[in-house]
Amino acid sequence: MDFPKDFIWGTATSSYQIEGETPEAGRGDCIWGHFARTPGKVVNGETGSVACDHYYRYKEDVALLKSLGVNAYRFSVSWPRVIPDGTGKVNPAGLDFYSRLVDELLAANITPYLTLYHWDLPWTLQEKGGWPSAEMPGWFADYTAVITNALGDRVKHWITINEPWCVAHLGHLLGIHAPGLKDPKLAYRAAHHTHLSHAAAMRVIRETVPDAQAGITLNLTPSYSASDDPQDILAAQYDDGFSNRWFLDPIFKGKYPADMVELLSEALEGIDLDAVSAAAVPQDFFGVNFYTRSVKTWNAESPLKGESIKQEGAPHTAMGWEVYPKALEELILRLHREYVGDLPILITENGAAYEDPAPVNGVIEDAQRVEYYRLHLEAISNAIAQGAPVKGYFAWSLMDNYEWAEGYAKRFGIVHVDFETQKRTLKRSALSYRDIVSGVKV
Ligand code: IFM
Repeated sequence: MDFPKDFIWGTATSSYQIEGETPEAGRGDCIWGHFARTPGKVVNGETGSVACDHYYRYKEDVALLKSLGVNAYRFSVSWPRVIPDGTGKVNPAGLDFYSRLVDELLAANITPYLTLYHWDLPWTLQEKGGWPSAEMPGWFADYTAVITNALGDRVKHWITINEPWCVAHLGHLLGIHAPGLKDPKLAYRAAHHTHLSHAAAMRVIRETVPDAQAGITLNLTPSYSASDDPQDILAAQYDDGFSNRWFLDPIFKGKYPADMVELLSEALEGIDLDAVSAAAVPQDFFGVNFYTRSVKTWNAESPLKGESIKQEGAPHTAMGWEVYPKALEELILRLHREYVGDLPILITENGAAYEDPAPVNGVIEDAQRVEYYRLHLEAISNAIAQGAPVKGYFAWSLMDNYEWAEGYAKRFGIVHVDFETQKRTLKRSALSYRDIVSGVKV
């Protein structure tokens, strides 16, 4: 594996997954709190009420980052912590928390990468319509201005929205994430407003932090056809349209993919599709979250969805996701060719959940996760060798945390968290990542 000397090495987390809800610190409720408290929505009814208690332990966590030798840290701001009702009055304690976190990171020589939205929408805004509401871009722009004005003197790397596909589709179509709706029309309106909100936030960032580097993060899941049968190839094409192109095309080409527009005509009724041209604003980098691929075969009853074919015999993570690093290499090369050109790509998330063994001599030997990282970093290194502009990598995640509808059982951390005591323990993957970051050949 070969990485440039100035490569960005980081880890990533998000606010609701690690901070704790801390209403005592003035934070407002969010859609995830609401969703998680609704019986039957999250495994074991678990919520992010305490999570990793990071709001109170951030200094310890920054010290952990420092011990890993990373030069960057990607975190998100909780909108309801800063503006409890989504619009209007600011909670000074909320802003102060992020200001202290940023100062702590800078003092440790770690560059903050700040994500403005990683799924914890203020509950008050959900009551006013949430992402399907046409007011979202305006609300998001105002929120962005509060954050950029407070932190833009020290934070120079900004990500507008994390994984709009999940916001729109997991939250509004499949109903397995907050706000738990299952309505195609709402889902495509939500997606549309993530595009427009990204553009609105980029405008604010440009105005308030002229020397900022900014972009969006998409989760991309390459689709492969199960066979050479033209119907299977079409199934993979549609899946790619649903999972990837619906988000890539607006951001880079300013339009929705024509084949999907035709297929989705009913769900798209009432959306001004041409307005999405506003989303194709210049970015300074493009964030990619990668975990797995999908393999599709044709399903006549559901041409749009097709049918996923599990790759029996292939390795899978505890999430049931196939480990297929070649897809990451191919994805990066495709992005370079078809979308980003020479725009820097940052892998803003990549990692795996496994059932970790108990510690031996104080270390958790998570050999499968070590291997997952090795294989995916090798894939990135291969893509770089072929000319792809990958400039950085963020391991998901710094520590075990609240894995949304899966609660606390699915552990993605390179650092283990005991959720009873909040004790952090390094896993072997953290030590191996530290070696990679410091240039040790693995
Ligand atoms: O934990 C999530 C994260 O919040 C967004 N990307 C995928 C991760 C693993 O599911």
